[in-house]
Amino acid sequence: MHKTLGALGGVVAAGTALAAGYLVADLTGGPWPVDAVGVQVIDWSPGPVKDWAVRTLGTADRPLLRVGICATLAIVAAVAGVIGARGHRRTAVALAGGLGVVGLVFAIVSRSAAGSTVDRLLPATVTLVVAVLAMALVTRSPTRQRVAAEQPVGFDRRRFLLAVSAVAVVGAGAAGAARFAGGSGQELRARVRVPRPTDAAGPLQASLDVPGISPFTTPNAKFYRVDTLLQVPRIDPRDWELRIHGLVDKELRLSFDQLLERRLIERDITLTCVSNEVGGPYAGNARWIGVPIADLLREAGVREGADAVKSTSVDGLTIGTPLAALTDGRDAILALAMNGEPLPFEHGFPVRMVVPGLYGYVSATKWIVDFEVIRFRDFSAYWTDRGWSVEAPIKTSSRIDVPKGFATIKAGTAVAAGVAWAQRRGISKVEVQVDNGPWQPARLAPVDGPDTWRQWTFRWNATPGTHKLTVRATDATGELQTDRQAPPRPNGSSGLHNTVVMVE
Ligand SMILES: Nc1nc2c(c(=O)[nH]1)N[C@H]1C(S)=C(S)[C@@H](COP(=O)(O)O)O[C@H]1N2
Ligand SMILES: [Mo]
Repeated sequence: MHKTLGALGGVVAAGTALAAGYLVADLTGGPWPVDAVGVQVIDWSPGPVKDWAVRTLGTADRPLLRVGICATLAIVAAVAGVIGARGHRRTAVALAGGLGVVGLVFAIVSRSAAGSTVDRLLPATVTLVVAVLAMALVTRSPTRQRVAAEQPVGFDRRRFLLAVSAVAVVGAGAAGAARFAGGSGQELRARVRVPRPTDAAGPLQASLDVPGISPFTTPNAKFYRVDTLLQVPRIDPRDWELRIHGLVDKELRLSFDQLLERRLIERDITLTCVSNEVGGPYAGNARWIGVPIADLLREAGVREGADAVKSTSVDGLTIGTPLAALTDGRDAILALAMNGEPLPFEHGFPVRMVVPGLYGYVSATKWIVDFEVIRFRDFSAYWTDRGWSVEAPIKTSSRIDVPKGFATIKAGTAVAAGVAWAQRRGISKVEVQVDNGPWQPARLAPVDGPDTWRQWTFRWNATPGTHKLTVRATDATGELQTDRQAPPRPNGSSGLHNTVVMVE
């Protein structure tokens, strides 16, 4: 019984420490120790483990990582609590302190968007102090009694429960305060007025009206998210500055307001993640507003010999982009609006890069704060250090959105639909094959340019039984999508997407 209660005490003490740390993390923007450990785990994960996590867990790997770390902590804290309940209070407190120190060390070394050293260290420091105090409190009663009676009289249940309740109340208070105090930071976004673009996009095209098809424009809330942070940075645009430097004649420093005053273009551009499997969900299309990067490079004056840009996000993650992709006339931008709103925090607020035709990991730096003109041979970036290719143009891909795999549909005229993309080249044809029949052309939605995906629909006569639908696209240069299967690593998946349906 003491064991169970002791374990409970340990867990409550740890929970209270984490709640206090969470509150401080929320207030300062510094790393919650759990997230500091999590980000380091992400950085240390060997490529295949990370690929697997992105593939199978998608964005669910984030909460899962937190849960895993908290569960591990809970086990150690429970053991400490049991040790404490047996009268070894110092050991219990030392264990709690040890965990706290581990959190502090990770807060120091791991990538973080914290604005200052104090912000960076405060959450873990508070967690450490509260962990030690709380553990001392919940392991108090047995030791005291032993001293008084000069022999272990065992466990004073009443005192124990009192201490644990007190600690739990503090923890619940901190957790509750975190909900209100930190808030969502949405006022930072609400203050930004999305300017009218100098060069506006045409009217938004209507989506094909087929239930289940990806809409032409992906709503912000549904846009896929891939990054390596657990806490989303909440940068105040008033504090934001971008430094453009390196192999340039004149270094530029741009505030957010200065960016808003420049020539702004509005474009529909489809973003794609290199981790996307054939038929996978990691692609989305949005209407972006931003400053052409070529304008900035022209103003800064690129020096002879440069062939790359190394961009850095607020947490220190780096991305390498071919200079040519930023100067060859395509609509590469520093984006500040997405579908008519300031960028969502998850998608890079206040400013991110968007470059048509390149996978996100070599072009789409979110929360960007530094932009260095450089040579590829003089640096390596976060993902390329982890085995992904240095250069990564997007491969022609097509996807069947409906019917969903293994769906049951009615016999008769049926509709299949989906999207295809080949950013920079554009899609000129999509074909569908039923079982091993001939390739038949799908109907294509009109599109304005080569940088977005293109919706398609296909009507077919579904006869009872099991059927396989396969899709393939041809880009506007006339090149057929390859049927050669390749995994996402190292430079994007290839192969044809198919779907098996039951017809009755
Ligand atoms: N700062 C930062 N920017 C980043 C990443 C990241 O991990 N950190 N991931 C990149 C990858 S791999 C992709 S596919 C896109 C995804 O952008 P989204 O999350 O807005 O869809 O962002 C890119 N920009
Ligand atoms: Mo990606």
